[in-house]
Amino acid sequence: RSRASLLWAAESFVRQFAQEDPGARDPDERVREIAASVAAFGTYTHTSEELTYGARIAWRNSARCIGRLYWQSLIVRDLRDLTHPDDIAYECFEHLRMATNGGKIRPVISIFAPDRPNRPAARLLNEQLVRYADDPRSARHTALLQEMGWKGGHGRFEVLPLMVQVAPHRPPECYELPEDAVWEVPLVHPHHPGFAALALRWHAVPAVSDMTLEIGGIHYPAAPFNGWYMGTEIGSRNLADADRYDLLPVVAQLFGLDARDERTLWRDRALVELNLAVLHSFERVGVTIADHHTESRRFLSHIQREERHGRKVPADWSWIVPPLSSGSTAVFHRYYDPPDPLATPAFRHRPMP
Ligand code: HEM
Ligand code: NRG
Repeated sequence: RSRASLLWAAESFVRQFAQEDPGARDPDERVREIAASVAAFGTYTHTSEELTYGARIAWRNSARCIGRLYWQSLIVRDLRDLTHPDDIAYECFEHLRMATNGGKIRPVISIFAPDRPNRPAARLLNEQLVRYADDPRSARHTALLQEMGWKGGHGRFEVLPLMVQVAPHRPPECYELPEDAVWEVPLVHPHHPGFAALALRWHAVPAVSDMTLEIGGIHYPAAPFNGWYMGTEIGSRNLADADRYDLLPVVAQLFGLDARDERTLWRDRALVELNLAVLHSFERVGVTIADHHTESRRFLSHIQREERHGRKVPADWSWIVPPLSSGSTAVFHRYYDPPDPLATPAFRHRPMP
C-alpha cells in the first residue's frame, strides 16, 4: 500500500473525526503531523481518542449488524503495546470477563498492535473467542488444532483453544480458555421438562475475532469485539441449520411433531420451541440476550436517530432481517441504503491462512 494512499485515508479519517466531534484536535495540524510521520516511518499512530472514535464508527458502518443503536457505548480497550502471544491471549480472556460482566453483557473491543510496513501484526485465527470444536462450522479449525497435537475435540460443545498467529507462515501459539472466562448457558424449555435432557448449551458472549479493523488506512488484524446475542442467531441458525447442529429433527421428535409431512409445519414449530428455549434459558440465568422483535425495533430507532444527525444507515437487508418470523418483525417491510464497500472505518473479512 503506497504512502500516498495511506495519507489520503488518514486525512479523510481525521477530517471526518473533526467534523463529527467538536472536541477533536485541529485537523489541519493533525494532518501535517501524520504526513511527517508517514514520510519518516511509512506509518502513523492513532491517538487514543482517534482509536476509540474509529472503532465506534467501524461498528456504525457495519451494514450487516442489526445491533447498531448502541454504537456510542462501545468500550474500547487500547492494547496496542501488546505483541507477545501470551499477553494477547491473556487479554482476550480478560476481554471475555469484562464483556460478560456477571451476565449484564457489555459491548467491548480489544485492539492489539496494528500492521506496520513490512511487519504484519499478530492475528487470531479463531472465528470467535469462544467456538465449539464439534460445530461443523469449526471443522477446519478443529482439524488444524488436532494436527498440531491438541488432544481435545471429541466431546460435545468443547471450547476450541485460542490460536494466536504471531507472523505469517508461522504455526499459531495455542491457549486453552480458562473456565472462568467462558460463561455457558444450559438450554432448558419453559414448558417441556424433557428438553434439558438434550444437554444443549451455548456460550453467553459472541466475540468475533477474525475480522480486521481498518481506521484511517491503519489495519488492526487483532481486534476482537462483542455485543450480546440476538436469540435467533443461536436458535434459528447455530443449532438449527442443516450444516450446523441440525437439531430440528431432534426437537420435532421431542415435541411429538410429524416430521414426515412438511405441511404439519414441524420445522417451523421446532424452530419456535428452540428459540423459546434459548431466550428463556439466557433470561433464567441472567445473561443479556435480545429477541428479534425488540432488536428490530431498536434498529429502526437507530435509523431515525442517525437520520436526525444527517447520516445514512447503509444496511444489508438479507443480514438484517431475522431468520424467524421475518415478516412479523419491524425491519422486513422496507429497503435500506445500500452498503458502501469503501466506507471506513470498517470491519473487514480476511481469508483464513
Ligand atoms: C453482525 C447483532 C454488537 C459488529 C451482526 C448480526 C447480528 C448482530 C444478529 C448478524 C450475524 C449473523 O447473521 O451471523 C448484534 C447485537 C449486538 C451487536 C444484538 C449487541 C450490542 C456488535 C458490536 C460490533 C458489531 C459491538 C462491533 C463493534 C458486527 C459486524 C457484523 C455484525 C461487523 C457482521 C459480521 C460478519 O460479516 O460476519 N450483529 N451486534 N456488532 N455485527 Fe453486530
Ligand atoms: N452469528 C454469530 C455471531 C455474529 C455476530 N453477532 C453478534 N455480534 N451478536 C453467532 O455466533 O451466532 N456481536 O458483536 O454482538
